[in-house]
Amino acid sequence: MKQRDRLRIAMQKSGRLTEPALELLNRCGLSFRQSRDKLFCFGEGEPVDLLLVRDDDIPGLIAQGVCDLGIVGRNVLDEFRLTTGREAAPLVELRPLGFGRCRLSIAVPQELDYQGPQTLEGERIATSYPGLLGEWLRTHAVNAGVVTLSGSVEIAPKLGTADAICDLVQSGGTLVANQLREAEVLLESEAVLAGPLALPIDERGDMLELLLKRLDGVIQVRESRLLLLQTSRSSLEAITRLLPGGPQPTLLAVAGQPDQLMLQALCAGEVSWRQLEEIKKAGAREMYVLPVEKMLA
Ligand code: PRT
Ligand code: ZN
Repeated sequence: MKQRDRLRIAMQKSGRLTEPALELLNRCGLSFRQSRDKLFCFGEGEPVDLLLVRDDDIPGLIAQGVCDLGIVGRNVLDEFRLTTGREAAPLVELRPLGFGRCRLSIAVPQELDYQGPQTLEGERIATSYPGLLGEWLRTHAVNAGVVTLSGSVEIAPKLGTADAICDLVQSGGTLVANQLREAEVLLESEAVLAGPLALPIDERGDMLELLLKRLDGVIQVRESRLLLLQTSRSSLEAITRLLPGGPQPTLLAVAGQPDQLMLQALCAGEVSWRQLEEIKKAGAREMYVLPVEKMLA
C-alpha cells in the first residue's frame, strides 16, 4: 500500500446516502471544499479528503487501495464480498452508521401461495444482488434461476422475465404498486463505514483512530437525551426505577433544601411525554429533556 499522509473516504456522489453521510462527517468535525469537477473534495481542517463516486464502485476503490474508507450500504458491501475473488483485499464493516436502513427481500406475486423457500424451486428470480441471493438459495437448498438485472427489478414479473424478485425494500410501497409481497428477508441493511482489514501504518492510521472515536461519540449522542429533574429524597427510588436506560444518574444537592435533590441522567433514546408524565407522578418536578451536542468518553 502506498504511503499517504491524508485519509481518503469514498462516498456516494448523488443518491440516498449522500446527504446523511456528509452530515455525519460534518458532525465529526470534517468539512470539505467542493472542487470544480466534484469528484474530489479536499478536506479543510483535518487531513481527510472525499472521493464522490457511484455507490457500487466504493468497495472496489477500497479494495484497490485508492481510498482508505467508504460509506456504503451493507447490501453493496456484502454483495462485493460475495462476488469478488479471493485476490481482492478483504473488507470489513468498521461501524454501522444508522441511516439508509432497508432490507434485501424476496418478493412474490400477491396471488402466489407462498409456503416457504421450496415454493421458489425451479422459478426464475430477478435481482441486482446475485451474490447475496445465490448464497441464500444455497443455504436453503433451493434450485432457482437467478436473472441478474441492473435496475427496474420490480417490473420483471409483470414483463414475464422472472417469477419473483429479490430487491431492496424500505416502506414496501414499490412492492404494493407492482402487486408483489415480501416473502423472505435476506439481509437487514443500513449505511456502514467500510475499510480494509488492516490499518495503514502511517499518519492515516492515527487519523482513522481519531475519526472512529469521534464517530462513536456522534452516533451515541445522536439518540441520547439528558434528563434533568428535581425530586425529594423520598421519591428518589421510585423515580430511578422509571428512568429510561443509560448509566446510573448523577445526584446533586440543592442549596438550602437538604430534602431536595437535582437528578441528571443520560438516556439512551428519545424520552416520550408518556415517560415524563409517569416520572412526574412518581414525584419529580422541574423536568427538562435536553439534546446532547457532543460527547467524548
Ligand atoms: O448512482 P448510484 O449507483 O450511486 O445510486 P443507486 O441508485 O445505486 O443508489 P440509491 O441512492 O438508490 O441507494 C443507495 C443505498 O441506499 C442502497 O444501496 C441502500 O443501501 C440504501 N437504501 C435505503 C435504498 C433504499 N433504502 C430503497 N428504498 N436503496 C434503494 N431503495 C429502492 C429499492 O431498490 C426499490 O426500488 O427503493 C425502492 C423500494 O423502496 P420502498 O420504500 O418503496 O419499499
Ligand atoms: Zn448504485
